[in-house]
Amino acid sequence: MNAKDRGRSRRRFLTEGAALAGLLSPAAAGVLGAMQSANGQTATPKPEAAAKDTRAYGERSHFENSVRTPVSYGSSFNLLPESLEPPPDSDTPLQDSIGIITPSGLHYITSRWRSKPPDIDPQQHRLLIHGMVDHPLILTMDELKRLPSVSRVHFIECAGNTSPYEKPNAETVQETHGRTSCSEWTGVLLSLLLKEAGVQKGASWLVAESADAGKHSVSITLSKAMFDAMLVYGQNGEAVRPEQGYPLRLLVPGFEGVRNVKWLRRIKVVDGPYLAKAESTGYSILRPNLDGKALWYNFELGPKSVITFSASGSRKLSGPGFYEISGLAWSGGGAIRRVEVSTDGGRTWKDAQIQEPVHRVAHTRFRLGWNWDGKEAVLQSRCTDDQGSVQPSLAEFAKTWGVKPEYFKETQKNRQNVNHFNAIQPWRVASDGSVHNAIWL
Ligand SMILES: Nc1nc2c(c(=O)[nH]1)N[C@H]1C(S)=C(S)[C@@H](COP(=O)(O)O)O[C@H]1N2
Ligand SMILES: [Mo]
Repeated sequence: MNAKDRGRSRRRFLTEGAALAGLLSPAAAGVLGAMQSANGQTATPKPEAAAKDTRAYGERSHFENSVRTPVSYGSSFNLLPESLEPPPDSDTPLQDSIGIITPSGLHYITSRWRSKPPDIDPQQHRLLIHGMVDHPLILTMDELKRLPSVSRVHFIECAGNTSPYEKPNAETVQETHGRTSCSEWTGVLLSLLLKEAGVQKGASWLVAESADAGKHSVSITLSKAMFDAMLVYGQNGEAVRPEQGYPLRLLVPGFEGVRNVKWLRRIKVVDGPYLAKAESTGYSILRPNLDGKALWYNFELGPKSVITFSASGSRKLSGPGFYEISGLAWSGGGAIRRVEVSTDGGRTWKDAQIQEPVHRVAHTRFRLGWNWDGKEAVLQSRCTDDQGSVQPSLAEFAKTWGVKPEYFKETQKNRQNVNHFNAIQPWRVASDGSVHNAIWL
């Protein structure tokens, strides 16, 4: 865009945005101090009786018992002292998933700082947008909800999901792939507020910060913020769950999970990345092919898929005959265009049927009918996104890292960080119908 166009689009925004004028109160000096007290931890008491009435707010059938399971990592991840009883992270039971939406109560939980969800009263919560902007803004939740909103289906995935390093003995799809979930998110496009605040020349990044005790902070590029980042207050038709960031979270579609700041309270527009605590401890990747140097700010998650049903390590096949192989595919780079399934250890592949509509940067359901002859079989899936990126085999993934495939098995023992691992996941079906993780086969 040349300067003239920029001027024109800024003017157009101002006219379109005229309705917003007066709604957004300009930030005063000393704003941060005010916010800290405004984000106090006292919440309005809930009407207990109504909350316990299962007809007022329903429950699933008592025959259904699919739950999140706690994850335990190595000690390096326990950033809070044991005495504070840091809550464990929890994985989504993908083996039981139906369709593409993760029930809110089963959305995986990762708390980088092992802090409990803060109990934030939405009436007291404020969002501050400041830094290299012409008009700093402070918004209440009510003000945010008056602005033009969007609802979009997107997955979130932890950068460490499927990493052989964190889950040495993973047997089920919940253990191997359970740190991704997909919801319909509702909120305001961040670009709307950044345009309203008036981003200054020279600004190129922003730092987002949370209101919880961990003060989770991350840097993201301004171009991504302007493209599709959202300030989210809705999840699957209701308010975002406390574990997912109530009352407000940042959603950065397709970027590694850690960028999606929960309990968001501050966005500062700046001219470079900040090397914040979270991003300098664990999100750079040491790569042998980079001469011992680390890869920094590796934002976008690659294409990944996994069979979730009938052959996912969580289920024993009850005998030869027909099964529908079903699974999920997703990519941080865009929409899923193709999923292939192999039932013979990768010798031949068939195109799976893809569930419509396909949303960009969202879990996408695939299905393929299969007749099991009762003999040992190896099942796996491979996806391709609309950018043409294809999910790699373990050997191909290793090649791009400049290592032998065994390197990743070794990382289990050495407890070495392997983020953004997206190799094809094979499952071995034994002749007794039991299913096993066959990634190292
Ligand atoms: N405030 C805050 N935001 C956070 C974190 C955190 O610890 N604190 N964890 C991050 C990480 S590592 C991930 S993978 C995602 C997980 O989002 P979820 O718990 O809603 O699944 O949130 C990110 N946002
Ligand atoms: Mo994460």
